Amino acid sequence: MMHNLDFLIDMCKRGRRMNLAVACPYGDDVLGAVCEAHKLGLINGLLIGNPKNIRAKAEEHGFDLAGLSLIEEKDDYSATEKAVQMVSSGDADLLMKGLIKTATLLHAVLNKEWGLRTGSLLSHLFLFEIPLLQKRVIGISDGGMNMYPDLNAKVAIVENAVKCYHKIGVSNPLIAALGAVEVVNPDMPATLHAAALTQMNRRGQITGCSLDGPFALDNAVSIEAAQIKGIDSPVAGHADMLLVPSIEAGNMIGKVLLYMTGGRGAGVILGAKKPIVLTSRFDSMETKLLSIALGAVVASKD
Ligand code: COD
Repeated sequence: MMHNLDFLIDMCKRGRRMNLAVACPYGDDVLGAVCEAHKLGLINGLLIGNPKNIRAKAEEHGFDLAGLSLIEEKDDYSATEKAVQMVSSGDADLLMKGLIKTATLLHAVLNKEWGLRTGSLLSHLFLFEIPLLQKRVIGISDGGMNMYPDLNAKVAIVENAVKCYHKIGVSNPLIAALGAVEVVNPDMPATLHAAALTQMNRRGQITGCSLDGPFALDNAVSIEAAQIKGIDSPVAGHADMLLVPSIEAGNMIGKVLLYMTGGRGAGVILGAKKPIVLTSRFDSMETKLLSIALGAVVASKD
């Protein structure tokens, strides 16, 4: 079991240094995290945008740009396009969002001519350290990209996550398909999806993990809650990943963990040609650094 997310930094240090293309790295925390990741030897940073802005931010915060490459583009759109194209062409190994809107970056990523589509669904996975649960790491998907996934999309979300878990050394992740209750209720579509996904896992249609559900959040992560409800499942109380029914559910659980429990996180978009580091503007520099490490580990094992 992973106790915290520092293993990502260690894993990353053991691999080849990945080339990270960052579109518009003008936010303090993004630039700080990229400089730190570069200093730690995790990545080579390719900073794409307005060099004057980048240098001014670095000077303001005392960040060292030595060894980082600055690539000039006239505006945010061309910087985003350039960053995506560098990843698409293989000049960079992974992409990171700087100070631009999430939708701007995702639209560029999904561009049919020069984007990072593979034919699979792209989905977001966020790993969190949970100090209150004996320092466990729990993943959530998808709280960042797919808004209201149908059953097919949920299968793809699970498949993306399973590949990622394998790459970070979890050979059989325990995945809890969440609803509001732990029984199938025909009026709650999330419970019907959870039951179908469970059966698909049992029949070998979804492999590489143990998936069960529906679970309510408490009996997915708390052994005591699972025992009180009498749920007999290897996933109950031990979930490595929570498959959430909507972007709101995933995003809110994630933000509670980060901002109300003092947890740290690492988030990345999977299923594209290369991983995409997508954190939110208010995430801490540490969460951004851990996200870079997660993306670099995934990229290095492609
Ligand atoms: N994977 C692969 N292809 C996709 C995906 C996906 N997840 N989503 C859309 N596409 C493809 C479609 O097949 C289509 O070809 C094209 O992209 C446009 O699809 P639309 O019209 O359904 O989608 P858009 O362009 O309106 O929006 C796609 C976004 C990913 C931008 C949208 O789903 C979105 O805004 N998601 C939420 C992102 C967000 O705000 N996150 C906040 C937390 S950080």
